[in-house]
Amino acid sequence: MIRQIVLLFLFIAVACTAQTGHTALTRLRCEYRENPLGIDAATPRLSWEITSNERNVMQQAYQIMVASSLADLEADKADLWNSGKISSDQSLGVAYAGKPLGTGDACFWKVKVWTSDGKESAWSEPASWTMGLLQPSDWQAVWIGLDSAFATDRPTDTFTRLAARYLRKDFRLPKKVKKATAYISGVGLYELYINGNKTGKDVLAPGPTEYNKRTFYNTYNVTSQLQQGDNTIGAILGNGRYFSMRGNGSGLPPITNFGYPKMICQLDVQYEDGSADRIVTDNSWKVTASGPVGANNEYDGEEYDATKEMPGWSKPGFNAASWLPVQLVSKPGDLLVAQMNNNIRVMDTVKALQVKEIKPGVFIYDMGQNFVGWVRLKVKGPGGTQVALRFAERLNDDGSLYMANLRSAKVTDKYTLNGKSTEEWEPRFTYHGFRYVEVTGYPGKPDLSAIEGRVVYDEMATTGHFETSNEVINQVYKNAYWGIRGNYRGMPTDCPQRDERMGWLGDRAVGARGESFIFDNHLLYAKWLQDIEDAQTAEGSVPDVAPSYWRMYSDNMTWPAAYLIIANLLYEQYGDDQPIRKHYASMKKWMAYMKDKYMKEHILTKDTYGDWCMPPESPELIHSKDPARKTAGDFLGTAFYYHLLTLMERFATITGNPADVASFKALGEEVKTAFNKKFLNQEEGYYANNTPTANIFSLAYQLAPVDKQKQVFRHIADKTLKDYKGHISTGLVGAEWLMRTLTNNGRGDIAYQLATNTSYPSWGYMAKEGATTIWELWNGNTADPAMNSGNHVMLLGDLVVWYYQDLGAIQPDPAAPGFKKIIMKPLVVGDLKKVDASYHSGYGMIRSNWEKTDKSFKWRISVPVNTHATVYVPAKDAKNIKEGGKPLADNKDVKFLRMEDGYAVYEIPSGDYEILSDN
Ligand code: RAM
Repeated sequence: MIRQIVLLFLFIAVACTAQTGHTALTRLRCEYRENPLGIDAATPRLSWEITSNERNVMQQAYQIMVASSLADLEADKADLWNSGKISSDQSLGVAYAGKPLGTGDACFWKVKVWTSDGKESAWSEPASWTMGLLQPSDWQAVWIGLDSAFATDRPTDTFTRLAARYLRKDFRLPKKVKKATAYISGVGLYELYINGNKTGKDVLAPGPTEYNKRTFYNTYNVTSQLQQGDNTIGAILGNGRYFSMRGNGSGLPPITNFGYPKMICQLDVQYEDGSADRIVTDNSWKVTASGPVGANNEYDGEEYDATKEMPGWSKPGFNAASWLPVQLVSKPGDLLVAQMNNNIRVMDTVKALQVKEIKPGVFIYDMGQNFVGWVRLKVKGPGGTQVALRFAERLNDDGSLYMANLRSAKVTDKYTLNGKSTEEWEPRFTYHGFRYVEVTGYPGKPDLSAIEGRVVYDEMATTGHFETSNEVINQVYKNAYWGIRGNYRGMPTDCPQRDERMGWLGDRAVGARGESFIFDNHLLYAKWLQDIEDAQTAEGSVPDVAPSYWRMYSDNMTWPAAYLIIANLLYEQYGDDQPIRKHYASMKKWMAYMKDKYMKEHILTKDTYGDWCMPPESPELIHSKDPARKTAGDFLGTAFYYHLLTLMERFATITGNPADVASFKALGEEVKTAFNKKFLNQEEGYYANNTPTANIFSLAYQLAPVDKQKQVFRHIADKTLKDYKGHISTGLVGAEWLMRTLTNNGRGDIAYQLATNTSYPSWGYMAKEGATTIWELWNGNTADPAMNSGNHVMLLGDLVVWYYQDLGAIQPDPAAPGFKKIIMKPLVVGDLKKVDASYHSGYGMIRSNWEKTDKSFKWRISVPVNTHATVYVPAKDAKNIKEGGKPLADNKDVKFLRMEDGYAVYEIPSGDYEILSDN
C-alpha cells in the first residue's frame, strides 16, 4: 500500500512537471511590427519571442511557414515559404526566404521551435503582413491638389496661413466587396474619410520626410468601411511640415517650403466573385478650402469654424457643386515609399487638475503635467461664439500664461460654435507643448471637464520600468519619460512648444540609447537615419537638423556624429545591423568629406556649438562666457572624429569591407597620436584646458594612454567635487559620457550625488523648481526666454542609460547585440536601498529587482529564453551566495567565472532567479 501511495505521488509529480514545462511563442513580428500592412521590404525580417517556465532554455532550431491565405496556413499548406527545420538560435530578424513577394500580397505565417530542453513547441498563433505597392508603376493614382491660395490664405506672410483642403470623390461598387485596401499619402498631413468615417486611428500622418527626395504612403484595410453601391472617399489636407509654418522675414534660420498640400490615393477593391476595381486620385476629384478648418499651422494653432461644417461631405449624396475641380500636380520628390515606422496616435489622456478665473472670462487650467498634444474641448452655447485656447508651460506671477519662451509661436486654437447642441472638438493639424491652458470666449463658466488633454506621439510600446528607493531619481525619471515621449513627432524633435520643433541631431546622440530602454524607438530612429542620409549634400555634408526643414549645414562634427552613434545603438540594443549596412556608404562619404575639408595634421578643426548649454556662471545667462568652462572646438572635433573612426572600423567589419577596416584603423592611430600630442598635458595629466568634458572624452573614447588614465580621471573627480561643488560640470556634449565615466572609473558615488542633487545645477533642481519635464537649460527658471524651453531632452546626457545599465543592471553585451547576452552589474551606491527595473527586449522581459539591507543584498532577476546573462553579484566572496535558498554554486546551470572588484561573476542561463548575498 505504502509503495502504491509513493508511486502515485511520484506519478503526480512527474505529470505536473510535464505540464508545467511549457514553451510558448509570442509577439510574432514582421519588420519589428505586429501584423504590418503595406511594407516594401523585399525579404521581410521575422521575429518571435519564446517563453518558458523552465530555466536554461535556448532555441536550437526553428521552422517557419508562410502561406497566402489563413486557411492554407492552418492546413500547413505553406505555398509561399516552408523553411523546414533550420538549426539556428536566431529568433530576431530572420529574413524571409520564400517565393518572391509581389505588390499587395497577403502573407500569413507561423513559427515553431525546438529548444535545448529537448522540447518541440506547438505552432505559434498565426500572424500576418501585407506587401505595399512595390513598383512605381503599381501606382495608377496621380498627385492631386491645388497649387494656389484660397481666399483667406496668406501663403507668403511671415506667419503663413492656409485653410485645410477638403477633397472628395463619389464612386459606385457594383458588387459585394471581399477586401479593400487604401494606399494614401498626403503632405504635409492627411486624414482619410470613407463614407463619413475617418480611416484608422493615426493622427498627424504620414511621417515627416525630406520631401523633395522621399515621401511616405500608409496602407489601411478599409473593407468594413465600404459597401456595395454608392460610396464616397474624401480627405482633408493640412500643412504639417510641407507648407512651412513660417515665411520670409521670420528671423529664423533658412526654411524649406515645399509647396501647397497635395495627395495621392489608390483604393484597391477585390470583389467576392474574384474580380477587382480600383479607385484612384485623378482629375475627377473635387476640392474646396471653404470647410471648417480655416487655418492650420504647427506653431500657431488651428482655427475651426463649426458653422462652416459641410454635413455629409465624405458621404454619397453630398452636393459638391460649389467645389472646384482638382489640379494634377507634380509629385513631391522622386520616391514614394511605404512608411515602415508607426504613425503618431493619441497615446494617453490627461484630466485637468484645476481651473481658475484670473480675470473675467479668462480661465487658466492646470493639467498638472507638461506634455505634448492638444486638448479636446466640450462646449455648449450660441452659434457663432468663438472659444480661444492658448497653451504654455509656465505661468507668470499673476497667474497668466508665460508666453515669452515660445518666441513667435502663437499656439492658439480657435473654435467657433455651430450652436446646435453640446459640441466636442479637437484639432487635427497642430500640436502644442504645455501644462497650462488659457480658455477665453467660453459661453458661461467652464468646469474641469470642459477640456481633456490628449497626449500625442509615435505609436510605440513602453518597454521599460524603473523605480528606486530615492524620490529625486524617481521624479527625474518621470520627467524624462514625459519629455521623451513628448518629443517624438515622427522624428525626434528638440522641443515641442516654441517656433522651432526640429530634429536636431546632437540632442539625441546618446539620449537615444537611454530612451530606447523606456520606449521601443527602434523604427523611429531607423527612419531618422534615413532622413539624415536624405539630407546629406552631394558633396557629403551632413546637416545639424534632419529632415532639413531648417537648413543648417554648418559642417559640424559633434551633431552629425549622431548618425553613426545611433546606427551603432540600434545594432547593440535591437540586434539590427540593417541601418549600418544601409548607411555605410554615406557615413563613409561624410567621414571623408570632413577629413578632406577640415583635418590638419590629424586634428579635426571644425566644431559649431562647443559643449552646448554648459551651466553658466550667472543665473540669467543662456551660455557661459567663462573661458574656463569652455572646451575647445578642435578638441571636441578630433575626439569625436577618432571615436567615429572606431565605429567605422566596426561597421566595416560588419559589412565585410576588410580594406576599410585597415584604413580606418590606421587613420585612427594617427589621429590618436596627434590628439595626445596636442591636447594632453603630460606633466599634469589632463587634456586641453582641463574641463571635465575634455577629460571625460579622452577616457570614454579611449584616447588617453593607459598610464595616464588614473591621473586624467582624478582631474574629473577633483574638478567636479571642488570647482563645481559636486554638481554637473559639463554641457550636453560632456553629459553624453558623464555618468558612465564616473561609474566606470570607480566613482559611482559622485554619479549618484549628481543624480540626487536638488540644488543648482542638477536634474533634481529642475524637479524641485516644479519641472515635470527636463529643461533646455540648467537654469531654465531664471535664464533669458530667447532660448529656454521647458521640454528638451538633451541635458539628460547618459543619465537614463546609467539608470538602466548601472542602477538597474540591465545592459546589452556589445559582443552579442540585441540582448542575446546581457550584462547585469548593479551599482550599489550611497543610501540607495532598492531598484526595480525591467526592460522588454526583443527576446523577452528582462527583470532586475534588488534590495539592500545592512547585511544582505537580495536580487530577483529574469533572463529571457534564448539569452544568457553575465551576472555580477555584490559579494566579498562567492561562498555565501544563495539562490532560491540553496548555494548558488550548487546550481548546475550556473557557471562561476571569477571574483572581480567586489563582485562574484557568473554566467547564468535563462530563467527567474532569487539571489541572496550575505556579505
Ligand atoms: C537649439 C536647439 C537644439 C540645439 C541647437 C544647437 O536651438 O533647441 O536643442 O541642438 O540649438
